[in-house]
Amino acid sequence: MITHKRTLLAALVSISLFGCGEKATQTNAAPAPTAADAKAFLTQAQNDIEKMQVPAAHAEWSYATNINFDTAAVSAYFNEVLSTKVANLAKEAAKFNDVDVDVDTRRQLNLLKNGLTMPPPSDPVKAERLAKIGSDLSAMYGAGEYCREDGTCKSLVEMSGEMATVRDADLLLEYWKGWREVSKPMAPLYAEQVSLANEGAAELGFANVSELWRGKYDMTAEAFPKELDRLWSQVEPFYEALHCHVRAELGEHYGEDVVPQDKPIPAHLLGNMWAQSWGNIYDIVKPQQEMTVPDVTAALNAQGYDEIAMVKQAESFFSSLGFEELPETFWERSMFQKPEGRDVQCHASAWDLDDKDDLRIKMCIQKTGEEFNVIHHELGHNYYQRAYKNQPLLYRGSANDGFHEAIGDTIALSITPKYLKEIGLIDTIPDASNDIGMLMQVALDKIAFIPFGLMVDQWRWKVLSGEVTPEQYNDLWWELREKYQGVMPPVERSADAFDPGAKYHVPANVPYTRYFLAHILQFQFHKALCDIAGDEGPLNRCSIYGSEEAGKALNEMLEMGMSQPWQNALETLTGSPEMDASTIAAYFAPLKAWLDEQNATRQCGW
Ligand code: X8Z
Ligand code: ZN
Repeated sequence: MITHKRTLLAALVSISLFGCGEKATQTNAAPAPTAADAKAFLTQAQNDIEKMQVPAAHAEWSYATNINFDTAAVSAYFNEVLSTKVANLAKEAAKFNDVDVDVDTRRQLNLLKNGLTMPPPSDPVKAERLAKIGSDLSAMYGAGEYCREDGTCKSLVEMSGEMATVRDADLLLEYWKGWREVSKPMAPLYAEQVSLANEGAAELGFANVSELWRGKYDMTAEAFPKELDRLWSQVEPFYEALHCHVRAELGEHYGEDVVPQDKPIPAHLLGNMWAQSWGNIYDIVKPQQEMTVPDVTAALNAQGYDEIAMVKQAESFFSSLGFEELPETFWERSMFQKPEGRDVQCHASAWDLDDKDDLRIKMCIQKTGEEFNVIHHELGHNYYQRAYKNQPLLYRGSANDGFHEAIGDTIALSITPKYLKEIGLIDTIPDASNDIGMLMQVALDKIAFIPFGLMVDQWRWKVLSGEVTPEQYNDLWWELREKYQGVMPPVERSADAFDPGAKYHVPANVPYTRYFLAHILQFQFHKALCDIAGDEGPLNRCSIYGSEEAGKALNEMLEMGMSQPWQNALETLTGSPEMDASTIAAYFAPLKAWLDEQNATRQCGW
């Protein structure tokens, strides 16, 4: 995730000024709290938290980069202690509900109240259990592997690498099913965790964890899902056109018995373990007319890039915008490759251990164009973290969580042919006759992702609100996969399957709507920065590489952290306070026209 520390930070906190009591027994004689008391409370709380979160972050890093019995115990302990303290502080903050305080004080009190992701109940036995489940689920995912009948075992990284290029439907199905064995035993733990965290949420005054998660967006928890529906309706027609074309081409490739043309697409054929982004099957769905699209994987390999060189290249993009170089300790302490002989959490993340300059990434980098993008994504987190480090602790975060996820992706949208030529990865810039191919490549990654980015939390919100029972978890998952993405399980799922658990963010409890938002926001950011950089060409050919003006404008937004509602941050950069997918439509307009032509005689939909 990212901002791994955000989760902890959420957990920050401390002994309070006023003693950690819930339901404070305020006697009639006690003076009513004042605005000054509220400020003092926040100062004290943030100081205490600041001190405590550093060792907690080190414990978490140790666990994620070396999963074993001892690191698990220490990280679970810190999680429990910190989240319990935050929960206590959040309860205490309620004392100031009716006090007339200034805007910043109110915002910080609210951030404290909404900060936790999985709030612990006040019963210490239950709090300990919640932390233990979190740690166990994380280990099950991180150490998970699939062992074939011949006794050889495959990690998720290995299977993902193969699924990107393998076109043998049987092998794809084997890996798809194999990885979903890992999540089956998570099911009872997950259900138990939901009810524990809901107890914690109720103590904080929320109906349930779903309401807590939906309430972090500077609007009501009821209004937020409507905002998402609005954005999705802007993208949906384009997604359906892409889906229609991809299903038809997959049908040609694998046969219509494997890919029926009136049903959702079987989820194992899209070049990705979760069918969440489809860029790896470009070769199957590309336009018939010969088109040159830069092959970044091939170029990186031809030029002998290793993992570090890939990260250095990404860093140099940020440097070209005027951002300070990463510190020496970044290179010493980051994990760039999977170490031999121990389990690690390979899922990419970016860390700020001390809010000073101990920035790191943790990845098991593969030498592909896809991973080159992920590196930019992670560095985007690090530069954001660095930009807001001087804000008060409670403001050290992104405007909303979608902003954190969008920054590195925004930069990666500038990895255009023009840029690739400039850094010597390709020799010639393909002319405009190749645009449909290049737009297709980007759409397979970005547009295909959007409904997935939306459905994960549509599932979780229902699960976390208790609207569905554990027996219904898996069926609901596939209902939503079908509804939003138009994909289906390639084989019937057994009653003990828990397929959501096969996606990192579910066992790790990382909210997922952030990625949906990021996929909308990054196009808005890209357009605004291209305008500032004075690039007048089409958006898909714009690269802001080397534009210090663009870097400055970006940094102004990043520095704000969470000090203001996200609408203000958005307006600072783009001139508008609204999230809006019309930039996506503009970016891909030629591809949409092309898809509509291709689909003219096809029966679309599922
Ligand atoms: O989890 C991530 C990042 C870390 S925050 C690598 N992403 C989502 C995913 O992999 O599912 C980036 C895009 C979506
Ligand atoms: Zn991220």
